[in-house]
Amino acid sequence: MLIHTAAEYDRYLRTQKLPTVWCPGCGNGIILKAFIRAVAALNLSQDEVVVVGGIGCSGRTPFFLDFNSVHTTHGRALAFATGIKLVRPELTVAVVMGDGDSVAIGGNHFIHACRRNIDLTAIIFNNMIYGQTGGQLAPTTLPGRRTTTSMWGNIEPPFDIVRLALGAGAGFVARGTVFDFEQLSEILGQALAFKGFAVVEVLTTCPTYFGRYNSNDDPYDMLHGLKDRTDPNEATMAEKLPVGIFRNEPRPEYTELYRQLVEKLGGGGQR
Ligand SMILES: Cc1ncc(C[n+]2csc(CCOP(=O)(O)OP(=O)(O)O)c2C)c(N)n1
Ligand code: SF4
Repeated sequence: MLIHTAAEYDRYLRTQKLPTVWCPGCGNGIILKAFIRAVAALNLSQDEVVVVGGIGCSGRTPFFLDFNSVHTTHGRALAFATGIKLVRPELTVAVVMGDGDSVAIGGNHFIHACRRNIDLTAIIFNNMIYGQTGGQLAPTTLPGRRTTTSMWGNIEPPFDIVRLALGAGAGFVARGTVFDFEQLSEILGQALAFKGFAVVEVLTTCPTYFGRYNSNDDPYDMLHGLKDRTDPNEATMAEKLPVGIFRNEPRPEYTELYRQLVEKLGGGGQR
């Protein structure tokens, strides 16, 4: 069901936890809303969905969602989610992580989850900075950008999360932005429905740290900055960052293969 009204969204929220802890103008709320819209469009019940969060501003997302939710440790959300999926494969498991959480401290978990093809949806809130801890450099910070730990401009090249996920073998790989809510919720819906490891990089905004350090802390301008940086047309890849779905290719899923192996071995997995 496509939802529109505040009351329809409230059904999926722990309204007693609102307002969120996020700063005014932060992009995280847009991702939260797009996620709810995607779940509702798929007609998934709240009991069928698990949302696993790491640590960071992004990691707070499960607090506000009235689903099965787990707040885990920095960089290890995918490991917790893998355990949940193995025990309860019938559940839809989404993992929300910051860019630091997923491809810095959790980078190894990330590439191996892509390789194994476990049926999880990894939603990466890429604000190009460590938000919660005060705006340190992340592996996604663009060259020249200022952060608490690169006050004279970043000299490191950034990871391209989409290319990283494609290279590591994820079956579904996409990028959206908080500028385009409709496209983002559509992508999230396809990712949640995908049987296998789905990666959605979401370019989002942190006016408080990234914006202030880089002379642009106006949330409206930052949103439009995302629009200017990205392009839905892959042909322009060299000039702008493309957004959309880059791969949607199902292949054998890990928990199913694991179950088949257990059955082959007589149910208990013992020889
Ligand atoms: C093992 C470990 N190392 C470091 C930290 C401190 N820490 C908490 S959140 C965070 C960075 C968060 O940045 P990111 O993952 O990009 O998420 P954001 O806050 O930007 O959403 C760090 C370094 C921690 N909690 N645990
Ligand atoms: S510090 Fe940045 S990422 Fe964290 S809530 Fe504030 S604006 Fe959002």
